[in-house]
Amino acid sequence: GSGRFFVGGNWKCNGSTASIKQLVNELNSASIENDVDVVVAPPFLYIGQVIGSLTDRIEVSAQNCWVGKGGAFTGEISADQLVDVGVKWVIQGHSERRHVIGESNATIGKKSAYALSKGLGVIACVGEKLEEREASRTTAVVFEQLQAYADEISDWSKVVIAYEPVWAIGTGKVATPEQAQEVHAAIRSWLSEKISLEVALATRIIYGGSVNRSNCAELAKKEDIDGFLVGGASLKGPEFVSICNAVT
Ligand code: G2H
Repeated sequence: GSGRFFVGGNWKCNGSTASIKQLVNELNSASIENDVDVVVAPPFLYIGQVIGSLTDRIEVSAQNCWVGKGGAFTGEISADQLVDVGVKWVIQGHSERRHVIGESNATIGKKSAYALSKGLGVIACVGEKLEEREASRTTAVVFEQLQAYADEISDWSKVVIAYEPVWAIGTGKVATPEQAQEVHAAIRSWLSEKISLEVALATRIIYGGSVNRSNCAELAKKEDIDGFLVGGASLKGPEFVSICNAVT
């Protein structure tokens, strides 16, 4: 793998003041291995609460942001505002934003580039749907999504790529370590060919899709799996910490 292990907790649209207080307490009292970067992504509304109460050991991410500078964009949050309140990362291109909310590859590329230009790290998600996998289009779809990021991004140093096969998200149906490794290796080759060998070697490629405390160790052993993006299991403090500590 590449660089330090990276584990993100994507809380999605879950939680309340009380449940987030409890989760933060659990994370604050946990012991996390040294050689892992840990990030959590609360819903926008609770970011202030989390930044004000969470240990500095864990960085905070947003789950999305507006495509450019703020202004008359009702309901949006800009990258500039995220930076202002101490957010360090933003997730882009999550499948729920692509397939439920309808964001395009092009918009996702632009949003990522703007966020990077403001100093945020970007967790850039890619992944195929079940029908695309069944039609043997997995790498074609993933490469198209990567190309849309590459069209807008020139500095990859603060990008983490998250491979999240859509059929494995929130379904309990995790990709096998071999299935995940195959796509992660293909992503690394793509980076080497289209961007540079240096970027291919330095970029963390993390896996997401029904990761939990019982399947993380086997996945983490794979050569090109550099960490995880965890949804459901990141809402339980002790389980999320076990996943963070699955570093190999
Ligand atoms: C994939 C993942 C986190 P879950 O979306 O981004 O969620 O672990 O619930 O499948």
